[in-house]
Amino acid sequence: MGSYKEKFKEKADLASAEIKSLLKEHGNKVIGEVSLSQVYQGMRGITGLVTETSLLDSQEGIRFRGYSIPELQQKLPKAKGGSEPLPEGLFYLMLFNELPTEDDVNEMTAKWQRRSHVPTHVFNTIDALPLNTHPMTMFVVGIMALQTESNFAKEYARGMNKKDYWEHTFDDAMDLIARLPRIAAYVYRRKYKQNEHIQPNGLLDWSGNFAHMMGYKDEGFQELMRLYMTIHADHEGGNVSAHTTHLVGSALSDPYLSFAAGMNGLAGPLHGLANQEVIKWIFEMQESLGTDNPSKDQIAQYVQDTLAAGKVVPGYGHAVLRKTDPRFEAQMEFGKKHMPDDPLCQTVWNVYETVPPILQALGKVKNPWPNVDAHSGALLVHYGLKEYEFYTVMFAVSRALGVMASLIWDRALGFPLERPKSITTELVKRWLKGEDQVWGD
Ligand code: NMX
Ligand code: MLT
Repeated sequence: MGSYKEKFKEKADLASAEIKSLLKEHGNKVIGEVSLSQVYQGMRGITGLVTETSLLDSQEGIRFRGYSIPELQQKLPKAKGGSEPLPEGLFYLMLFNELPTEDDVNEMTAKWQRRSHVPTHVFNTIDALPLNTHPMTMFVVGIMALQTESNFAKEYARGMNKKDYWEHTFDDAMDLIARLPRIAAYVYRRKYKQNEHIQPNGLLDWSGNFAHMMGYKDEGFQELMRLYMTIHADHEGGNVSAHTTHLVGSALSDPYLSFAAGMNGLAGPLHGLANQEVIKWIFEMQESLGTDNPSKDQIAQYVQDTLAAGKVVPGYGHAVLRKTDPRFEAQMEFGKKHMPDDPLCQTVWNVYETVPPILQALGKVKNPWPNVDAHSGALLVHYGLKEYEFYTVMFAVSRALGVMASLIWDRALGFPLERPKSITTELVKRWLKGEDQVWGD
């Protein structure tokens, strides 16, 4: 067993024993009540999952194993000459619940480089799709083709013992993360760069190599990638992509199948696709107003028109957050440092000043503030990445870090099949008349 696995197993055994004794003593404690509205309205506010890698506070935003984004920017190792954290370090932190040293991060980079080979049939499968296929579809199809490589699936077919599930999940998760930048970059170059591909550079870190394979050499873009891959990695367990990965994984579907399922959720416009929707919305606004530099009054009118057309303002609102997303703030800070005069970033900042009071005035929007997706596209466009349909693929590569670390923990802690109780409105009516019950046994 490699030293990573030994280290993980030691931590997982301790955590498992702790949870066992915690449940033995407190397992019957009631942690909340559920109203009928919550059941009908997307289970908002119901605590029903354990995800160890990160925790979201409605006011403060995300903390990864207890660390906020500014703390991660300070404490995680950086690339030589860079100032943004290396996402390898964040994965290490989420997996081992321990801040990595520079050597730990270099070791993670080296392990991922060694595991990064993508078999030819994956590229052939992507090539079978028509060029007008959305990049997220190409990406997920690529992951599904890569499922042939699953250790977990092979060992399960051979009759694996339950106590070994975590180990093969670990191997699949490491392989998958190592291979995703290559698949994503392949999709990008195939769709947008005349199918001219760039070979990986084994001397670069995981995000730096991703930027390189996409064809972006600018050191500023590589720094942006490190920040982007760090801040999009995890957002506790209830969001659609993390929850779906966990749910599908709970059926013992292997990490490839589970991740692909989660990414189909990320591809929805209310979730990860919102980053493309934001830039599309801004480009359409610029076109309809005939200016690259709309005034705040013009933006306000365009927001009102968007709402009047029965559409959401993309990049604004959140199911849990009730303040400006710290991931938006981290990107705004990056923009103010590296491209303070960029007209698109300035528009994003003007939108930030304009939208919240308008959404607040509607009286129904619980969070009028921007989320992570309101800013990301403008930074990418600055470096020339204007193909906004690709943005969610980048989000997906990053999200793998959190959901795969969590899936390893799910298997190590022996979490069971997820299967909540559902009800019908007929049953609700009988329950309201006192004729039946709505809770499971
Ligand atoms: N623009 C217009 N209306 C909104 C917005 C918005 N940005 N956000 C919420 N609302 C509406 C929402 O559609 C609902 O209307 P109705 O009752 O007519 O159905 C009402 O306000 C109450 O919704 P909330 O309880 O505030 O929000 P909910 O928790 O249901 O949904 C989002 C959260 C994120 C789905 C929602 O805010 C939204 O659609 N935002 C725009 C899309 C977006 O940016 N998604 C990205 C989220 C982050 N991510 O990366 O996943
Ligand atoms: C995320 O990063 O997953 C989004 O902000 C959505 C969420 O947390 O529900």
